[in-house]
Amino acid sequence: MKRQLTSLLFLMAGYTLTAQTDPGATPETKNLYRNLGILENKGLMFGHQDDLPYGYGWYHQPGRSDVMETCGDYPGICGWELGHLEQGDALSLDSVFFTHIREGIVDFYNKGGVITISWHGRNPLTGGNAWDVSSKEVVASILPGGSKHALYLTWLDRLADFFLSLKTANGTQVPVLFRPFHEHTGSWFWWGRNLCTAEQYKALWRFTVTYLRDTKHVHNLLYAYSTDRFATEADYLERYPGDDIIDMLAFDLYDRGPEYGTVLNFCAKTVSRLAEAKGKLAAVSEAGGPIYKQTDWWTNTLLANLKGVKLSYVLVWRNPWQNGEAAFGPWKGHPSAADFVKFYADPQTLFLREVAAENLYR
Ligand code: BMA
Repeated sequence: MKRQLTSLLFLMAGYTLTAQTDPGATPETKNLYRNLGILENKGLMFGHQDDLPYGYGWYHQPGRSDVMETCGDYPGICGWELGHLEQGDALSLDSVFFTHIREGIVDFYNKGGVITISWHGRNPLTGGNAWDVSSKEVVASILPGGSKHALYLTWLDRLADFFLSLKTANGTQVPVLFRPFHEHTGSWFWWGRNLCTAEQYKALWRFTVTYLRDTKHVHNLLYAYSTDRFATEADYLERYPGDDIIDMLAFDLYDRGPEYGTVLNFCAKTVSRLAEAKGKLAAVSEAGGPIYKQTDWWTNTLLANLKGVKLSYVLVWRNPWQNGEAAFGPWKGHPSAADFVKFYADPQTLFLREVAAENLYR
């Protein structure tokens, strides 16, 4: 009753989230989408890539988390990476066992947190990695009729098997925000702006989503469109695959200079507004700053420029276990830890305890 009342209030306030794109989505996936739309009005989830499989100085110690050890709670949303799953490897490109990724995802779902997955898949035409931009023919080669289409199908089959294997003990499939082909407004991945036409990029998305959903019957995914830095709305939407394909509008932006705050604020407001107009979710899908040196980055740069902007989450990138200075998240004893605790305590930010209390999957 209370939840119905809250939803009604948002409807009256002009809250217009449309249904998620997959009409056959599992009940938990539909619920997650609807509840994330409501949660955007209450606060900003904090997210961290690879928060649970490893952190600075440790690997696979279930229950550990650099964020939790810094502020006393886990992130509200955790990011995971599937690079190299496509070729059937046991280890991801960041040297995490996929068995550990699967277990970690199911465990975090059981705790009430949100899961997002990125995919730095290898270059299917050259055999190089995701950053191999030596050919402009890669996207064309994996579309129907292309010389690597059959190979690409085997990749999607492996991804589909993995998504379908994300199940709780009672067989419930775990909903995932899937964010492939990201940062395509830049040209450092084989799917980037200078590496394919807008039509090819959109066709890649459409093919991938329809294959996973209609051929492989994967119904536990929400799809996030995630650019890098952009200058205008038209720039942001140039390669947007369509309202029937995308559930979340997002962007990645790393702090590489003094203009960061202004650009972050502009991009966040633009994506939030576009998502609102389309009735979709919005997020800062990757961020990261020079936190080892600028120790007040959490409150004075990140939060200061996202204050009051309606977004589902902001996710900072990973903490490599070998190098504490290169971490995009905090760790216990990190120079920015005190400021991170302030960021955590701010009423706008949401961590796992608050997120789990929302029962997002019901
Ligand atoms: C990049 C870097 C790489 C990593 C990749 C995928 O931004 O962190 O070291 O392999 O993401 O997680």
